Amino acid sequence: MDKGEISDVLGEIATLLELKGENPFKIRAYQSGQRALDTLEEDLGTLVEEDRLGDIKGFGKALTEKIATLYRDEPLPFYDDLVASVELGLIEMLDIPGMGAKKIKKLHSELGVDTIEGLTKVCESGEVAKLAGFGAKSVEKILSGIKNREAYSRRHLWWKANETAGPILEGLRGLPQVERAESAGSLRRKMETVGDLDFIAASNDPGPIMDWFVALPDVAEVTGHGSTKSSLRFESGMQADLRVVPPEQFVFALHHFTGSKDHNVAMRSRALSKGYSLSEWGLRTDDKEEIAVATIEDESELFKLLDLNYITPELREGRGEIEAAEDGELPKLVEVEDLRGVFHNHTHASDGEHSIEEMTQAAQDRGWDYLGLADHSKASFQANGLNEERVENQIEKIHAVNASGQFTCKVFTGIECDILKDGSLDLADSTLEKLDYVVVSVHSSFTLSEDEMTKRIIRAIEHPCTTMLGHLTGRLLLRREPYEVNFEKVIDAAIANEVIIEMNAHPMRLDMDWRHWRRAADKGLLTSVNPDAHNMDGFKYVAAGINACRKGWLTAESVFNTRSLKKVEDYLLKK
Ligand code: DGT
Ligand code: CA
Ligand code: CA
Ligand code: ZN
Repeated sequence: MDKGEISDVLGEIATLLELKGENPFKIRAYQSGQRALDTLEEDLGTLVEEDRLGDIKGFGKALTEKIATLYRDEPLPFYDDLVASVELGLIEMLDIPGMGAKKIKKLHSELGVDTIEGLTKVCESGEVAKLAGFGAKSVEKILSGIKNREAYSRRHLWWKANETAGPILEGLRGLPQVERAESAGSLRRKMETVGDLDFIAASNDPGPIMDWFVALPDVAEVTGHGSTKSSLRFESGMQADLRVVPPEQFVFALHHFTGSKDHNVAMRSRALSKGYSLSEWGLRTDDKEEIAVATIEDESELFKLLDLNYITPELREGRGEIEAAEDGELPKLVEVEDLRGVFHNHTHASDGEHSIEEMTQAAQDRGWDYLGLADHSKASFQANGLNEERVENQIEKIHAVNASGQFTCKVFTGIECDILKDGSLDLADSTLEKLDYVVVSVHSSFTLSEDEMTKRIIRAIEHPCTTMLGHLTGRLLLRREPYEVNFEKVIDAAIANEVIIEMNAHPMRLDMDWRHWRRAADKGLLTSVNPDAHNMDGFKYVAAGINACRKGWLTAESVFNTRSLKKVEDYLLKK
């Protein structure tokens, strides 16, 4: 196992011990062990090999042995037994947002709750509300958490779905019977979450293709196996549909199954207005004559026949793309290659894994001209946030790296400064003023009313040192709902104060949501595609952020970090 996986196991052990009501000291040992592992500076492999794990503060003897065992991929009976000794229903309840081990333990011991269905019942019957520590409000929260969990378990992050789909598409294209193959559906439209994967293949010999598909590794269940369509579910819970169509129908099937439904409805009415009827099978004229099937070989020809410019899948959401394509007013969307650097990234000074130098080298290797480092501030103590002294120390280190001439990539000094409950910032102005830029983010007190949260964020936006607003709603896709905030007011305040609102590019955030961007950018709002990288590999998430920007109709002009180093320096200096 690698460090991250071992850290997850330690956290899980702590949670399981808590569910069992074990000794708090024992629980805390695993929690602090996990933290020590996460912030480890030395290479874990070296420490294990040289038998020096025990020298690290936070690792007792029991923990040292377990970490070494996990690192060597040897069995750990302690862990297996622990998992087996806790009822599955209790472990499942941990997935409900807002349900921690303490609450579950209490509900189990006082009301005998051991399944999610059982939990729903005692919430609805009013028994939970009567327990000390649970009010009507927390019952409401649990019930909506259960509902969210059901909805969440049916969808998957785009990033994950794309990772699953990639090899399948490659495999399809490699089959001798397949002439062409594409993914369709929400995956192709680059939606932030994906319900199921859709594949379209062109062939006159579907049998062997379908046989190959249903025999893919890690298939848990085949729910359909026909000659035009097959469906299956992987062990991960992800489902996939494959449709095989004759080559002359491919473009029409691909367009139809790419969707969205709203886009398809608009396209069909566009076709009708031009005297055609459009379906997944093809295009026919009013007098039922099948036309064009042989001559239309890709989607751009289909759009052209309807007097439309090509509409990229990201824009096919039925939000005015047909009108824009008709008038030649589709935007030239921003691309990953347009980025010249990135701003919101963490080093091991707070909760990141790598050093300033390592992050800079990785940014430079991506061809970027600048890198902004923005570690957490002190209120985020769980992330080892920096106080004023440590910020100033970090600034000096970054200046030294820039002065060393070691890199062509320039490093900007920044911070991800917590927005405190009242909207003030977590660090002294005198420290903030020394930084090249400041990202401000909410990391606590998520449950304020919409009005209070909006005022809190606007106060932070109005701070003269603020350069960017981080993850506007704090949502974690499929995990935590956004907090309540008035977008319109925040957007207007950002524009008025010349503050950038980030597109947090982490696949689980993609915050601010793409649905708000077209209007916001029209009003003059700037974004920055911020990978929120916690290690060198994390820079790759800019691709997810760019997807979301494209869905939001954004051009390179609206994205701050497409600007040259010189222009960025001028902007930050002026600010
Ligand atoms: P998902 O899977 O929930 O993330 O979303 P999609 O968009 O991938 O939806 P899916 O897999 O149900 O169907 C793929 C596409 O097929 C969908 O975007 C549009 C098209 N489609 C499916 N059913 C219908 C329908 O009843 N009417 C129309 N107009 N299009 C449909
Ligand atoms: Ca789908
Ligand atoms: Ca589907
Ligand atoms: Zn953050």
